[in-house]
Amino acid sequence: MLKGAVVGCGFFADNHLNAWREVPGVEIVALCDTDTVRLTGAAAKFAVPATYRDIDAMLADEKLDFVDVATGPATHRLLVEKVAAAGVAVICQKPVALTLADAKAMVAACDAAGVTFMVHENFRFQRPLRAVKAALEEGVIGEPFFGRVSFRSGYDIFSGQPYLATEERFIVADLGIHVLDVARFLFGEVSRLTASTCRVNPDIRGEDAATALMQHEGGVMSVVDCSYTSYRAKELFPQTLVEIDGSAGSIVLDADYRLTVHARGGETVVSDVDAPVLPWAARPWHVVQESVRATEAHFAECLASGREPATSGHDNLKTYALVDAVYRSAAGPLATVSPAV
Ligand code: NAD
Ligand code: 89V
Repeated sequence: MLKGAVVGCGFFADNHLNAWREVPGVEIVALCDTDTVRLTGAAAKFAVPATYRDIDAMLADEKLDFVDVATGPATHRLLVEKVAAAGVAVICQKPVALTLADAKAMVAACDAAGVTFMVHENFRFQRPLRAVKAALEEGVIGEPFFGRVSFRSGYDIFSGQPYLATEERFIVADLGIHVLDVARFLFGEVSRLTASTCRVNPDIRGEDAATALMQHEGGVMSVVDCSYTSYRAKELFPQTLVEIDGSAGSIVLDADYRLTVHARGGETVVSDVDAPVLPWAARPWHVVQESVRATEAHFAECLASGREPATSGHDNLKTYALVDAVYRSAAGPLATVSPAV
């Protein structure tokens, strides 16, 4: 049995704790939060025996196989480095850090300590997006040459996560990081990109819409776009839509998780690739919630087998480099930049 602890018992940690209960071979034995009310509330709800307000005390007292860091990004580097120094494996929520330099330092610290480091980048673990990947790998559409990964919503994200309204870097760092990772997952590494961002909502500090045009090393050109300020007749939060054109057909992941795979001159297969609503989950978050369980299960399986996680710290640096490149491109005159790690 892997013994784990969760640090940060805020808004999203509820999903982590619900999901950990469903991951075979894992037991959450301790919680840590600087906020006593959140800490005791989560411990009572999930029957976790040990609680700490300080990670140092927890690492000194508990014998842990892993720590799950679910605090906000400003604290990730310090917490991950402490866990690594204690010789314990770590999974950390996205965005892994506030800067690429911090993210690199965290990866280096985990390497030096010889501990497994995974980033909780859950979008590529979403069932609909895995169905797109599987369809792509089947090869029915031939060689892909165009892709679009799109997340556009008017959902009030600030109601659950009010701190997002005051972030200097908002949508690309918080949400764009997911869609950029999905583009890497589907189309491979990016050799260059150009991007624009804008702020539409006057009540927030950062940008709330972004569009990037990317060239992937394997030949696909993609458009990645995200917005938290798009008011459609049908609100699709938190759906990521995908379009892929290939030399012999197309794949479209449409509204309400409808996947259409069309082979040129041949058949069209339409399927429902929605995720199940887990007993503790609720629409419209259910696909995200199910992906949290899949992400955690992957981490546990990697710890048990010694395999490198798909979204290891090293892998996630490449996604973080895209975030960085989007901001760099958007800050200057329309420019092509290289997402160098
Ligand atoms: P939150 O502010 O609601 O919760 C963070 C918690 O961490 C708070 O309870 C706070 O008291 C605690 N905390 C802060 N510093 C601490 C420290 N040093 N030691 C112990 N506890 C500390 O934030 P949230 O909305 O739950 O977001 C947490 C993370 O999850 C963020 O990185 C966010 O981007 C990410 N997130 C991911 C998804 C996803 O789909 N992957 C969705 C939502 C949020
Ligand atoms: O906060 C996030 O990571 C967002 C969402 C709320 C959609 O999960 O991606």
